[in-house]
Amino acid sequence: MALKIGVIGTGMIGVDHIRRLTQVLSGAEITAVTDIDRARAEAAAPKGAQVFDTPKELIGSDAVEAVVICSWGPAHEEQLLDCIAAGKPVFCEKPLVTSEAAAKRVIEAEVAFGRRLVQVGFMRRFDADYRRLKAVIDGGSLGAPLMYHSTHRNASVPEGLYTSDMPLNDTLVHDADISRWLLDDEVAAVEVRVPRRSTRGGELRDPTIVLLHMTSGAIVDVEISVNIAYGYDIRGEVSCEMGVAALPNRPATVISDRFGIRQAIPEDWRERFIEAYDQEFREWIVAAGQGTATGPSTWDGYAATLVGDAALRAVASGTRESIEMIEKPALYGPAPALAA
Ligand code: NAD
Ligand code: ISE
Repeated sequence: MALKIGVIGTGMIGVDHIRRLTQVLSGAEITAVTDIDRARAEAAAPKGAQVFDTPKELIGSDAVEAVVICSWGPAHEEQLLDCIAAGKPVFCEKPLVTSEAAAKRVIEAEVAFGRRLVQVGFMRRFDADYRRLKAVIDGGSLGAPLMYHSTHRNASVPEGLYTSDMPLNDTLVHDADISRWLLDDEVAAVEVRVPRRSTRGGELRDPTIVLLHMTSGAIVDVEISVNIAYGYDIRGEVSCEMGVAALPNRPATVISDRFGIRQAIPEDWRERFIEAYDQEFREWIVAAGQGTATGPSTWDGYAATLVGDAALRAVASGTRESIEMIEKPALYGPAPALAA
């Protein structure tokens, strides 16, 4: 039986996830959609799917067994809490929420429910290149990881909608999460440096350099450039005691023409992480079908939110800002065992 899914938010990524859930993956069907822009929801609704006026009605509907949240970050908290109250598994696009207090409320609700229901959309953890990189670090042959260099470049961001805080509280969450996961570590403190501003973004604070001081003493440097014109370029290199391990350049057709010999660069995240998004949903469908969630958790969303908050404090103060985490609830220990 296919898992009946309701999608909240049918913008760029909502439409892309509907495409993969209906045209690429098996085991799922979209039975409901909603968006504050009803016309957009109607345009995105696959044949037979109901269009609801509000997320609450969609979450409460018997036609929906599991929910995919692709609305804007500030709307996520209420939608997550409603899913948890209804006991329905939910995939929530990053960021989990947009404040520490909101993240704690979602943790409290899920812990009180007593079973994991939430998976956060940190798709890099499902990317084959990142998984191979982690396997090398975990294998131990290079010794302990000491530094991680993370490069996060976007060709452009929506003018007016993407603000100067967003490199730090929206884009950085991916680098924060992948650093914690790759290094099996937590972020203890954050510093931000602002170099010469790119003229391409007007008043936008871009680029930024972020330093994540990990609990082990390892340091992560993150370059965030969100208007770099040439493409979506994601890089990562871990320097260890006895060697270095890096993400490979992605294979692409080699074009020879009057400009020289070159390979295309992905335009945006949809192209670069297409297989990773497919894989995160393959794994989500299996867990949601069994009434639970595996993969990046509410705890991971909380940890990334703290990094974003600390980065905003750091850019204002110009100094190193510490992070204090609450005690990790047992619910966020090893993932639940799933039936075969
Ligand atoms: P978007 O603006 O294209 O789409 C968001 C949609 O949500 C819009 O149609 C909007 O009308 C709707 N919406 C907003 N608030 C709502 C509410 N309260 N109820 C119902 N509908 C609501 O944005 P997007 O690029 O699709 O991003 C959506 C989310 O996905 C964001 O949280 C973003 O950070 C995340 N995202 C993740 C990735 C990734 O790589 N994992 C990539 C892009 C976006
Ligand atoms: C976007 O929301 C994403 O999540 C992309 O993966 C990221 O690269 C981009 O900077 C964000 O705006």
